[in-house]
Amino acid sequence: MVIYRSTVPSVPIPNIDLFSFILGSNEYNQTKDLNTPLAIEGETGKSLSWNDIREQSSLLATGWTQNVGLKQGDIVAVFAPNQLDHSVLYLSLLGAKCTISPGNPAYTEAEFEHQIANSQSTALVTVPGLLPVILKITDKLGLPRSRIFLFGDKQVDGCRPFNSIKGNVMVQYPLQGVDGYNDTAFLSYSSGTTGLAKGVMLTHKNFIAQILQTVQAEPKDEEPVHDVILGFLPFYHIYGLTSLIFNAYYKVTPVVIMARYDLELLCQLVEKHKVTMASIVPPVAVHLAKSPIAAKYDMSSIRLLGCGAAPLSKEHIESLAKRIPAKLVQGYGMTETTSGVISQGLQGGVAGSIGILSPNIECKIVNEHGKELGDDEEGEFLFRGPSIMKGYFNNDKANAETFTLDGWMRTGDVGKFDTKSGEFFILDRIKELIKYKGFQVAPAELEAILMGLDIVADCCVVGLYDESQATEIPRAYVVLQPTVEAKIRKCP
Ligand code: 4UV
Repeated sequence: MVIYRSTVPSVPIPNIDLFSFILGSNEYNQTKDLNTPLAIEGETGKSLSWNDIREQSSLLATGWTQNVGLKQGDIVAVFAPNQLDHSVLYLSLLGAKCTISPGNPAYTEAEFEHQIANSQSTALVTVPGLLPVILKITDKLGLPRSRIFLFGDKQVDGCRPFNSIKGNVMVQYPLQGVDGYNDTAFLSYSSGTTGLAKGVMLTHKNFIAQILQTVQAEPKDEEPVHDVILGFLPFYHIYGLTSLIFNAYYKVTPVVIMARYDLELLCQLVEKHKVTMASIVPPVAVHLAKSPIAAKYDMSSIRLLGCGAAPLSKEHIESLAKRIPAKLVQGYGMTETTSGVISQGLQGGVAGSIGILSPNIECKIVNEHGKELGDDEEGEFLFRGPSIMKGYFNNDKANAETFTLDGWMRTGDVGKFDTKSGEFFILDRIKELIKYKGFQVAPAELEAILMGLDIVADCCVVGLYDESQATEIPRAYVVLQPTVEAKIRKCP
């Protein structure tokens, strides 16, 4: 049996809460200017410094407790496109000892309802544009408007801007009474290996481990670089949440925020802010490589592109390199692993590989009968370590299916450890999940919609890979009701 471990030494993970970990003193924030812009809104240029974020989130944290009555362990749902004060909101809720349940603002009504009800959220934060659909659901579920809060400064339909509930003293940290090793910081949603979206319980420790593992894996002998990150990945998704908020703030690296992906704006912002780094997904890599828009702009400031969430072929890597001569490193992660657990890291790797294991993370590869495999053999990845989720929320069945008795988490992803390169490759997926442009699409959800149609007797939805866009696209195979089938046959 082979248990793969990182070639990078392990790093100890302190038992502390995430709010205090990010805002406490560390090797980065002791040496950097904490009054310069850290979060920068791309479209307007408005910004918040590290000190602004610390002060505002600390005042809001007491506001949530004193002025709203939120209690330790309360779950707060958040649905919004990326906002300038997203990090203030998230940190303030952590400072109030609450759990954040972030979701996709592009959800359908049924998806919003599923997450709000399933997470048992007792408060919610959104943007005015989503209020009509959100209020329909929260009114039905009995969540009062006094518990619905808004980004921005306007009160709408009885819902207050969250900035209006600030307390007048800052919360003191380290927070007392939070068990970083066990308490859930985020309840993110993922469909896992099967079925509908499930609440993924990610502890404070999971995030702190993810940050420290990433820092530990970085080369130590390089000159310090004044990086600027471009942030269009959504803050509700684990990839954006970790790379654009927690990792960036821990290292005090400025992030230029985009509310949504737009290639022209992205290129303008790279030029204007001399962006040096961006986390991207494969369809964006293709867009950057092929679109005439990208050719109009000076992208030479970019030194590093991290690409993950779906596979990127050698051909696409090569064509992107012709346009942007930056280092492109691939990574692999899941919501359930609190983001990346295998990565090529800053040192790079073999084209098409996903790199090496993060420190602290153990991996084994098994066949369909659970038999442990060795080097160069293809099988399912299983992981163990401090950034692996605590489990699915209120879902014993999914937890029993996902974790082995000795604590390994199944991924539903198939790959191998390649002895020639010393790196991991991802080759296939055996779980019921479609990745559309890096976003999760649960086949079960599309099948449920189709099964709701009178004419459909049975159906099955799968993902087909479209190489030209570097994404999977859902395709449905449908069996029609016999009566409908007969009518079609009769047609000339
Ligand atoms: O749960 P999720 O939506 O999570 C992600 C996370 C991607 C990240 C995060 C941090 C990184 O540093 C990074 O490089 C990538 O997408 O979906 C998880 C599933 O997405 C597929 C795989 O099926 C996971 O179970 N996936 C993620 N990364 C890759 C991938 C990849 N590099 N190649 C192929 N499939």
